Amino acid sequence: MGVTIAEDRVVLSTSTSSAVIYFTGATITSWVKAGREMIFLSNTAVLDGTKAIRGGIPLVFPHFGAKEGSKLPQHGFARLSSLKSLWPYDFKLIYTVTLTEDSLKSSLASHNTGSASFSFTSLFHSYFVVENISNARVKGLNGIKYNEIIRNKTDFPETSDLVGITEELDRRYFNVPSDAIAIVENGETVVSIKTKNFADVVVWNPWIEKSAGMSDFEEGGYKRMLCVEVGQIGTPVTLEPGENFVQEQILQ
Ligand code: TA6
Repeated sequence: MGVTIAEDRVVLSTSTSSAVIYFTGATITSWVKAGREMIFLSNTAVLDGTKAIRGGIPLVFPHFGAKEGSKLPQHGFARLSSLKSLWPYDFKLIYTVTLTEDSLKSSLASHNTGSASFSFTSLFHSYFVVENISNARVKGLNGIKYNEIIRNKTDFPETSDLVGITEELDRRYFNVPSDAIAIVENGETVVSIKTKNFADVVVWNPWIEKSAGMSDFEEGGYKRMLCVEVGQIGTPVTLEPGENFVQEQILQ
């Protein structure tokens, strides 16, 4: 196992795998397993710390999405900074990345170090590489209820065990089993995702128009990426003073 620390990132390596974690938001930007890059990073992503990184595994904390009536930015601040002014609580986040020859584990420990309780939602906003989005499927969601943000569908039961993407898709699945999810392409498992204390899964592909509207999303990038994001977004976590909570994803 090797660890190399550069000015803006840490590089982990084993005999058959490697991972890169940028200090900006502790964002994993690469995971190479058996010579294959598993993580999508837009080739127009901003990596200088002035903007959340487009791609990789951005950390979403303390709020997934846009929080009405709050100064919090979309998806919170953890993926870009630690601006406590935006969120008046005393807390500590310990993020641990563990690389083995065939897996990558991310563990987020949230601690309430203050005297007031607080609630949060959190999510690993994972962008995965697919060879061709037309051949990619998300396996393991059959029967799970979801909200489809684009089409304003709520509480809709998934009826397919292999969810395909043929247009912009932005779905939030709630109460997903912890060892059920995988990305499959041409019948082969690309990556399996196991979780701890993340009950929900977001599946997102911006497709043509939405991705063209993002300056840091490479042209045509939607064809080679798929976001499958494990999170706790339906029911927020509440931490009393002194409490902590550990959430994990294991990618294989
Ligand atoms: O996780 C899906 C989503 O919430 C989409 O609605 C889209 O907004 C995406 O996140 C990217 O958000 P960002 O703030 O990174 O541009």
